[in-house]
Amino acid sequence: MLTYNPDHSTKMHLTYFAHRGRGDVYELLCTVGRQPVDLIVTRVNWNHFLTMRESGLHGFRLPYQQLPVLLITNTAGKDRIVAQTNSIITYTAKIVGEYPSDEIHAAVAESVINRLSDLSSIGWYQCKTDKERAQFLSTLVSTRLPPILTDLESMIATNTSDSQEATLNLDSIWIVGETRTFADLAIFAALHELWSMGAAITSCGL
Ligand SMILES: N[C@@H](CCC(=O)N[C@@H](CS)C(=O)NCC(=O)O)C(=O)O
Repeated sequence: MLTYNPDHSTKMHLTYFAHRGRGDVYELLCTVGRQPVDLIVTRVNWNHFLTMRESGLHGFRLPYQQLPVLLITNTAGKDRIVAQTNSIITYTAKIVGEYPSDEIHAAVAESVINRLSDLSSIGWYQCKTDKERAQFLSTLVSTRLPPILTDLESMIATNTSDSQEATLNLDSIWIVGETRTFADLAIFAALHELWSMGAAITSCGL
C-alpha cells in the first residue's frame, strides 16, 4: 500500500491485481493531479480476488465481479464502490482537477481513454512465457498501436486553442483544449506501460 498527501477530504482506495495496467492512470492522477489526493492502492493476488468475489470488499459486493474497484468515501463519510477502469479514471480526474470543464473537450478526452482501451495490452500479463509475451507485444506494437498513435498525433497537431492566444500561434501541445487533462496522462501511461513491457518507445514527454 502506498500513501501520499494525507490532507484531503475525499478518500479513495483502489483495489487491483499486482501487475500494471488498469490502475496506472489512477495512480498518475492521484500523484500528479492539480489537487493530489491520498494514493491508497491495495494489490491482491488471484486467491484474494476469489475470496472477494465470494465475500465482497469493504462490505460491498464487487459490482461486476472484476477488478479494479474504487472505494470512495465522501466528505460526509459515506462509502460507495465503483468499478470499470475508465469510470474510475474520469471520476478521479474530476476530484483532482484534471477533467476538462468544457463539455466537448470532456467528450474528446473520454474518447481518448476509450480508444486507448483498444490497445488491449492487458493480455500481455496473461502470457505464460517470455516467448508468448514477446509475440504478444510484437503484434500489439505492429498492428494495434500504429493507427491509434497516428490518430492521437493528428489530434494533438490539430488541437488549436479556442482562445485569443491561438491567433498568436501558441497552439496547444495537449490532446484537447489548452491545458493538460486526464487524457494526456492516459496517453503517457499507455506508452510508458508498453515501454515497461519492452517496446521501443523512445520519447514520451508531458
Ligand atoms: N471492463 C473492465 C474489465 C476489468 C477486467 O477484465 N478485470 C480483470 C483483471 S485485469 C478481472 O477482474 N478479471 C477477473 C475475472 O473477470 O474473473 C474494466 O475496464 O475495468
